[in-house]
Formats: sequence, C-alpha cells, structure tokens
Amino acid sequence: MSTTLLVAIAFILFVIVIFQLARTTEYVSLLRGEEKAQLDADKMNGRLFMVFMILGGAAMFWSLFHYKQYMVLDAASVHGKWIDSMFNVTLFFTGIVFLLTQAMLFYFVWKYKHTKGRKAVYYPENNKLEMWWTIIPAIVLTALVIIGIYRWFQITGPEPKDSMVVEITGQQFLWNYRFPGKDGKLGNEEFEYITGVNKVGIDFSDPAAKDDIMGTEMHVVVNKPVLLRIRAKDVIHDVGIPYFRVKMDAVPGLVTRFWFIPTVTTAEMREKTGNPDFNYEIACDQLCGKGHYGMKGLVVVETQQQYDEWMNKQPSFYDAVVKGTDEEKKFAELSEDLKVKREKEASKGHHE
Ligand SMILES: [Cu+2]
Repeated sequence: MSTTLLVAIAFILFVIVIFQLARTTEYVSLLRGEEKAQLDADKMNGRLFMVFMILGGAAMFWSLFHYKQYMVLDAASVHGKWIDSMFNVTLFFTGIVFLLTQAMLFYFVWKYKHTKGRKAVYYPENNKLEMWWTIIPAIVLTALVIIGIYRWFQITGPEPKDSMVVEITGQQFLWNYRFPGKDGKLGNEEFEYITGVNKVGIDFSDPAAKDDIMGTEMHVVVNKPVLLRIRAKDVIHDVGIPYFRVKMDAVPGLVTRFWFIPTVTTAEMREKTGNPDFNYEIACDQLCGKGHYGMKGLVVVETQQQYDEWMNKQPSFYDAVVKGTDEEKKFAELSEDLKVKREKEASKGHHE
C-alpha cells in the first residue's frame, strides 16, 4: 500500500517538474526574443523525447517481468498450450515491430529536431520500400491467421469419442453442475420443469435422467476429454476457466458447448504453486448483475480412481431428493401442464 502511495506521489511530483520546466522555458523566451527561444524549446523537446523513451522503455520492461507471475497462469489443458504458443508467437512478431517503430519515432524527433540552416527533404514515395513493408506483414499476418484458424477449428470441433460430459448451468449468481451418472448419459431437460428444488429442469420421465447427479462442484478426470454442456436460466453468463483457457457464453434458451482436456490434477497444481489451498476456479466472464463478482465455481481435476470413488458416493438426484416426495407430485403436474401446452401449440400450428 505504502509503495503504491510513494509511486503516486513521485509521479505527481514528476508531472509538476515537467509543468514548471515548460513555464520556465516560456518566461525565458520572453526575455531572450522569439527565434532563440524557439530553438531552445525544440532542443528541450527533443531531449525530453529521448528521456521519455529510455525511462518509459525501462519501466515497460521492468513491469513486464515484475508482474508476469500475476498475469500468466500456466496452462493446464492441451489446447491451453496451443493458445499460449500462438499468443507468444504473435507477441514476438508484433513486439519486434512495436520496439522498432517506437524507437524510431522517439529517436527521429530528437535527431531531426529544428536546427538552424537545415531544410526538410521532399520525399514523396519509394515504391520498393512500400512493397517490402506490405509483403512482409502480409506474409506474417497470413501465417498467424492460418495457424489461428486451424487451432480454432480443432478447439471448437466435435469432441473426442471417449469424452465425459458435464452440464453446467448458470443462474444469478451461481453455477449448477449435472453429471450423467452410471449410464454416462445426461437425461432430457425442459425449462418448464424448473422448480426451487429441480434447479435445472431435469425430465424425470426420461430413464436416462433417473441416475443423473447434481454436484456442488465440477469433478473431471485428468487427461480425459471433458465436454461441457452449457446453459443459463436467466441472463447471459459465461463459463471462464482461466487455467484451462476455457471461455464460452451461457445463453438462456440455447445450449452451448466447449470441450477440453485437463492435464494437471488439482493435487499436482497445489504442489507446483506451493499453495496447499489452490483450486481451479470458474469465474463468470459476463457481467450478469449485482452479484456477478461472487459467481465463482470450483473444478476438481483428479485421477480416474479418485473420480470413481467420488462418483460412487454421489446419490442420484432423483433417488435422494425427488422420489416419493411432494417434488415428484409437482413434477407430474408440471409434465401434465407441458403436455397440454404442447398439444395446444400443435393444434394451433395445424389450423394456421
Ligand atoms: Cu454470471
């Protein structure tokens, strides 16, 4: 905190110094006469540009390395590594161009500042130079775009055959997780079936839904592809899992999807980061209301054996919460209502 304050004070003082310098130059110009004053001002501006380039450049490199640990999380998924390498390659090429052009910009202001007796050169065009600075960026950018599209199609393409599926449903302001149970198949759902208890609208008349499990966190197996089936109940949310480089909108009335392969277990990551409390977090990446900041979820990445042990302990949602309760009666009523509604819609469509 005190460091931040000191930096802020130093910055304010720096601004005041620059301001005072500028004012002094102005007064001096009044005393000395215009032409000499103009030359002095140009000299001063040129020097300040060099000072700004050196100090600003040094500050940029310092912050780049000092804050790196807070910015770049080690990717813990297969496609996360691809995204990082694309990011690095892009940053490498654009970085070279950035450094060259910025250095030239500042250097030229100083080098070619107004000097007595020097005349500007009229240099309207150079076709050869223009050809090269068109061809080289065109080749580099085309290569970057081709790699990007190739990877994007891999990332968003069909999931591998041996994928496990987890449904994640966003609502203001939490995530609901549904697992397929022993049959490996998620049962049908309808938004009309959503109640205070049946939070994601599971259709209990579907046999595949009977063994579905509702979890309080997402459990996935290391090195096994995971397909996320993404839904939203109220407004648009977004499933963001930074360590896996996963980000996909959750849209009401639409099922979106994203598959990924986690490569580092939670336990391994705890060891790697030296943080025994480390957890993979899901953050809502879409501003969704006043509780948006607290819309946090957890992903547990574990071995197949640990996953099976956990899974065996989970009761099916139907057996544990619905079977033989008022909720089952409620579901029967809701499904009757839906049936009537669907019939009405069908006959209406028929008459038209
Ligand atoms: Cu949200």
